[in-house]
Amino acid sequence: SGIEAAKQRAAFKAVDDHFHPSYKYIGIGSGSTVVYVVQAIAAKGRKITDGMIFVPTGDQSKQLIIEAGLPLGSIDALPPVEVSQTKMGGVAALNVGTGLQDLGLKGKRQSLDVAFDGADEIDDELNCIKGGGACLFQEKLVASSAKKFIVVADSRKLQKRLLTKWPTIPIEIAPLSAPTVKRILITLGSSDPKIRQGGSAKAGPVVTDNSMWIIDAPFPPLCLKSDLKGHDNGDGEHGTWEVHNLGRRLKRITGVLEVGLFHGRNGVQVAAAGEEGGGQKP
Ligand code: DER
Repeated sequence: SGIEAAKQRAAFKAVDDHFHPSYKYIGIGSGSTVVYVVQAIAAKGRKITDGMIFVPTGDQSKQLIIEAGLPLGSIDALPPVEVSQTKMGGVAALNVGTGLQDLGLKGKRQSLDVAFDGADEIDDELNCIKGGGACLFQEKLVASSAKKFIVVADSRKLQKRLLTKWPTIPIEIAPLSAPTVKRILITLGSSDPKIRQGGSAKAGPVVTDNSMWIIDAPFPPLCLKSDLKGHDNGDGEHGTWEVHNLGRRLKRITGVLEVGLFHGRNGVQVAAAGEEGGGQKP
């Protein structure tokens, strides 16, 4: 189909532009688009890939790596990141919850040379909604450990602001906390947060690769940083719905493991392709 062809074009372009034979550690995301990324990398041949380690972001990603004959690694088996002086002068603890620039960490301190992944929606500032495949925790763990994080998407995913087409923010939670988290999400303005059900695949809630649940929380379309020019930057009308502010508030709810909002500032680049051909956002 046109969409599959677009996903494949975006993936091959992303690998051409952002995969280098000198790389050692490569993160592989989850979903259907990243399948084409693995195809493009495997096509480089064993001479190049046999010396590399491919780090998965969940069981589907792990299967993808194994079936492509690529050497499988694991995020908890990577060399330790040098903990370095940051521009804040302090020694930064590696925080997987926020963008690397938030901590002043330099990309070169990260374990992975590059990580490739898909996304459910991408806004004009390269923030992403992720978690449609319920793999967002390990995806963010890998993404925030990579020098470069490349999101591969067809043009359906590109919207001016998040929550334009994709209706909810996926949030990974401890099952016990579900009622509490739901109540707080409603207080924060989510109209109807729901625990994601397995449907015909599984009676009851979807259980993630981390034995957690997913709550899909609808919110109004989120604001861009550029929307805040001249407006409040705190918790006022606009500030509340700014991607970073809302992300931080959601992350602080007790019981939340991770939130499906990824920040463009930690090196997200998009190799997005419409029907006609690959485009690339800076
Ligand atoms: O769960 C995720 O964030 C995945 O990357 C996923 O939603 C993207 O899926 P797709 O490539 O099948 O659209």
